[in-house]
This record gives sequence, structure tokens and C-alpha cells, in this order.
Amino acid sequence: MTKPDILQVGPYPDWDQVPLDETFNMHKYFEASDPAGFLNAVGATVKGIATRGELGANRAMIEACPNLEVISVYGVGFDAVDLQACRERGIRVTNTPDVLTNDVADLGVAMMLVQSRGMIGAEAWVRDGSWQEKGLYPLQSRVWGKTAGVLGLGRIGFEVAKRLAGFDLKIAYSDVSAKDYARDWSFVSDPVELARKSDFLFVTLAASAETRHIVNKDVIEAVGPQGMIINISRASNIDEEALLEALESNRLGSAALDVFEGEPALNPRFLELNNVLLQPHHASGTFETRKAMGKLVRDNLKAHFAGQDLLTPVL
Ligand code: 8YV
Repeated sequence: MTKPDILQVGPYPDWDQVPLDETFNMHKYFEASDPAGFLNAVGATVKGIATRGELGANRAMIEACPNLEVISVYGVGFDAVDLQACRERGIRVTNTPDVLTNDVADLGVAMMLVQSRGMIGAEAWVRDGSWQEKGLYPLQSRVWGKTAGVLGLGRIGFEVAKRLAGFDLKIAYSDVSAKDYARDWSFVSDPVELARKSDFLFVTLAASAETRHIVNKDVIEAVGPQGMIINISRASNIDEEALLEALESNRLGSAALDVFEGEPALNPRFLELNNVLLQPHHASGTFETRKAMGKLVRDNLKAHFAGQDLLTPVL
């Protein structure tokens, strides 16, 4: 059987690349010195696209592949895939939900703890000799007993809330409707109201055109000078300009961010701030989870080309 031709948008670890190369004819878009020329040359042969959550596949890429049947996303977020362009041509789309949920939730909670207890500065305090020279490290605010707001109580938001309840935080959440599985937590439909109640506001929404900048100036200012915003979803869920202004003027206490507009480049204003914890979009970045994500990417492609049901379909 001839191997189906797949356009590979971003790199994968060897443990994924080797089996992908065995089963498919992979065309490495990310290695092309002239991406447009490369697409032109291979587009007509391409039956599938393998991409990453943050890279997706835009309309131009989809249109350059007239025989495209399926897009397999390495990531739960598929906001960077042009779903409308896929719908118009009946192109199937898959993602990698569930396998990454716990790791993403873990990183979100870890970011909150690290940032609240000043652990990055405390590490430097030990290493640079300040402990010996200046004495005790400055006191920090307590975490337990405070209120965490979870904006988006989907799979990841739920796991974040569960963990936070274990740390004796009070939980409030916002979503399109109250959830049966969250009876112990308070439902607050308005994000500004949720932010007002929250010492820590976790942004755990699946990103879409509708959620763009849902965390706007009003939400940010409602979290306030003592509060913290933690984002483990997508940068587009927050108005980054408003966030920067609030952090710079201390109208927001602090932030812990795993995602940025234009990442991996980020607005240099972030680097000037000492009230923000910066992480390189690695919430799903454990060996175990990434291996499970890679397997799902392959298994979805294999299922499609074998005429079987997709394991984790989006479209
Ligand atoms: C990335 C993610 O896909 O799951 C998502 O939506 O953003 C991440 O898991 C990951 O960085 C791999 O590209």
C-alpha cells in the first residue's frame, strides 16, 4: 500500500517522528526555506496535515492542499485551525483531549503556588548570598483560605478546581451554564463578577473567536491589586495590552502566564516586570503526556486512512 502524504507543520520528538515516517510520507513544512514554494510543490499530493496546537492550519495552507482529507492536531486547542475552511470542504479535524488534562492543571496550580510564595525570587535569594548577607526573605501572602475563580469549567478547569479545593481554597467558576458536577462550587455567570470574588483567576477556556479578550480591562481590574491571573489556555483569551498596563501600574497584583500573543516571541514589556511569572507554553510538556499526544495524532491519522471512526474528532 502506498503511504498517504502528510504535511507536517511543526517538529515532533523522535519517538513520534520515527513511527510517522514508517507509516506516512511526511513532508516537513517547518524545514522548508521557502514555505510558500514548498506548499506549491507538495500541496496536490497532501491527504493529511499533522500540526501542533499553537501552529494549526490556516485557510491558505488548507487551500494549497486540494486533496486534503484530515487534519490531526497535537494539542487539545484547535483554535489555530481554520474550521470554517475545513467545514466548506468536509475536511475532518482531530485533537488530543484528555491525555493532557492533568498535566496542564498541575502546571497551572504550580504556577500559582510558585508565584504567590515568591519562589523564583527566593531561589535567587539563596544562590546570590542574600540569605547570608541580608537575612530572612521577605514575607509573602498565604494561598489557602483564599478564593480561586475558574473561568471555563471544562476538562482542564475542572481538574484545576479539584486541585485547588485540595489546597483549601474556595472555588467559584464561570461557564455558559452551571454544571451538575460542580455543586460544591459557586457558579458566577459574569466574568467581571467572578473576577471581583477571586484572589486567583484561572483562565482555562477553550479559545475561539467568541472568547477573544474575554479577560478584558474590566475583568483584569476586578481581580485587582492584590489578585493574580493565571493563564494556561490561549493568549487570545486575555487582552494582553490591558494586562500589561494593569501589571505595570499595579492595578493587577501579578500574573502567571504560559501563553503569549505572537509566542515564542513575546512583548518585551513582560521582561521588565517583576510581578509576572513567565513560562514557555509547556503545560502539557511531560514525557508521558507528549507521548500519549503523539500516539493520538498517529492513531487518528491511521484510523482515517483505514476508513475507521476517528478516535477524537473535532469535525
Ligand atoms: C501544545 C497546546 O499543543 O494542547 C494544546 O492546545 O497548546 C499544547 O499542548 C503543545 O505545545 C504542543 O505543540
